[in-house]
Amino acid sequence: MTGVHPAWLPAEAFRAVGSRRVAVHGDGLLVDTVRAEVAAAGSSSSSPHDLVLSIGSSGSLGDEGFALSRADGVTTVVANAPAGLLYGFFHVVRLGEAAFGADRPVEVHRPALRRRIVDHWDNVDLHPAIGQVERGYAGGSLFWERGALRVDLSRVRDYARLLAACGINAVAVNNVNVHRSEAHLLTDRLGEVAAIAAELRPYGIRTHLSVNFASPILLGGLTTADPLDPAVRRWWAATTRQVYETIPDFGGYVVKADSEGQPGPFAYGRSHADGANMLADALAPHGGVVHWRAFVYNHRQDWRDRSTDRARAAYDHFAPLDGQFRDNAILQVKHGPMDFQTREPVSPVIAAMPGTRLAVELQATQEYTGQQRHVCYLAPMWSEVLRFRPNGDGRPAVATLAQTGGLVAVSNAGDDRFWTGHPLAQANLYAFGRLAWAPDADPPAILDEWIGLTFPDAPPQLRQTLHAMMDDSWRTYERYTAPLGVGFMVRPGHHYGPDVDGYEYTPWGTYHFADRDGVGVDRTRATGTGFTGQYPQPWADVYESLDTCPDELLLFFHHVPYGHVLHNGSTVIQHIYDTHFAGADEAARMRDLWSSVGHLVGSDVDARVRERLDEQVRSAAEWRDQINTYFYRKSGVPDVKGRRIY
Ligand code: GCV
Repeated sequence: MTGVHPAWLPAEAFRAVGSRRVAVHGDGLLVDTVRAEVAAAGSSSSSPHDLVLSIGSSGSLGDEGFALSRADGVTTVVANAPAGLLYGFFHVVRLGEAAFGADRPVEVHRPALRRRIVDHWDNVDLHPAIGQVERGYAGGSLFWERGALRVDLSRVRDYARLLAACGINAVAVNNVNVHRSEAHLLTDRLGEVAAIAAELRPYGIRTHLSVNFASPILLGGLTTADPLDPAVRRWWAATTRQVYETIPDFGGYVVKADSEGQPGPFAYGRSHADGANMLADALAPHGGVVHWRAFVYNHRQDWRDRSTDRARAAYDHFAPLDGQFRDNAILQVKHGPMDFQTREPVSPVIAAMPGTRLAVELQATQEYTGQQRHVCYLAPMWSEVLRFRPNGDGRPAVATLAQTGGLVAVSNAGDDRFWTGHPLAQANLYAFGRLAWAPDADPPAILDEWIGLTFPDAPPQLRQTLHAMMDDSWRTYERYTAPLGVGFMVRPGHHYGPDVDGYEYTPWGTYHFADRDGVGVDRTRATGTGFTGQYPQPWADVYESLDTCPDELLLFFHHVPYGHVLHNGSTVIQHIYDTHFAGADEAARMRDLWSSVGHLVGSDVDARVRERLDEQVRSAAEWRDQINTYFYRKSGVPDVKGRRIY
């Protein structure tokens, strides 16, 4: 087989629906999509019907909810609006034969979060250092090729279908680092965005665009981009009006400002609320929103300056602005205070802005988690984040706080024939959509759904083996790369593979401060950067104290001697050795497990997974040896088990 892999929508996944008599009632583009799906599945429309999907006014299902029931041999899906019918249809597909078995009382399904977005970091052009898709590990862009919009966009339609089937309803099409050619997507290249939107629309996906804050200068011939300048405001208002004339259901803008070299309001002495509100005002008449990113920090730091702490930056910049943002301005916050590391605490910004709409940003593309060469199922990490209660027990979880703005994932998909490079990385995109719909869903259960849809004929052995490989794979990856909350021990630039001091003395603010006596960043209020003070109670005290700080975050919050004893009874240095040996062994075990089931998934998937597992095993051993050797040489403390350390 050589075509594009169908991911979680192979024809076999529609067998149960396809063998039934189905009626679809209602009008609208998305209802037509459901009709087309039903027809493509091979269903008959003759009566009596086994499945009836209809738009009805009863109940309060909202735009996207649906009610499912089964009685008297008929399965019924009712929605109040077309999008709900589409999600209901895909739910029936997910259930398969189970949708047509015993009677079911009415179940109501509604998404917990209204905005469920993937952000692409796609560029129109190839960039020498980063390729076409920034931090992309799945080939080129699905939208652009060789500097131009793809001539054939049918794969974008297939992508929209995959996204809708896991509940995603918006896509930001281009990189938040908006370079020169990409800036033009807002004006003279807007037709390209409209063409992409036309492919996404039938599956209920709204299109958003990343824009350059300096667009009035870059595109409008103005001499300033000052957000309070009347000419600048007029330019944005007029430009945005044109966007909506071309794409009436356009979702809005995404902005990375004053971050890693991108322009922003600081150049004019204005605040980020001034910047975001200017765009919000331009979008408001059309019902659009601006997603304004909180990823703002000083990337020209001196490692000797212990008073500057990158983890503090987003809170320091944004918490004082709480309450100043417009209703249609959404502050988009990375889930952790640093930058998508394998292990971070939840960002304190999420608790600090009750008067601001917040979206939480996750990273499906595996920049720091194995770059889609390593198996790393991220749903357990995301689930921990979403369930975390920043203000303590009995107070709202992150998922609830994010209801005002939504959940966003940086996409891991590209023009690779398996969509995500590593075929098993598809599960991360699927899981993101499902968690955005139901944040309390169980990660292994979501994985089980993905397995069932992707490999509909999977015998129990395949299902069990995929769980054995993937359920705990994030923690396995953590074991061999990121002990006790240390991050960034990666090779600079591309961020793949180990380099313990690769970022240690650079200006990026990414330090572990290992010396001969100890390791970790002192972020306490008592003796460190004071970052723990950005958390409300109980976390401010939990993280401050060595007695209560969770082991897995110890070195994120504290600098301790190598002999410090963890809650699990091990010393820090012995824990580093033990986890790195164990993690590399687990990677090798994953490969062994796969070798007994690979033949069950088709030779092309098998070949790709094998190739990736070989690399994972090699890389995990390299991580083990580099990290263990580094810390052995720094500390001089031998491994109590006498294993080989160089
Ligand atoms: C799009 C990290 C990544 C950058 C990315 C940035 C961001 O720093 O390495 O590639 O830029 O995050 O989220 O803006």
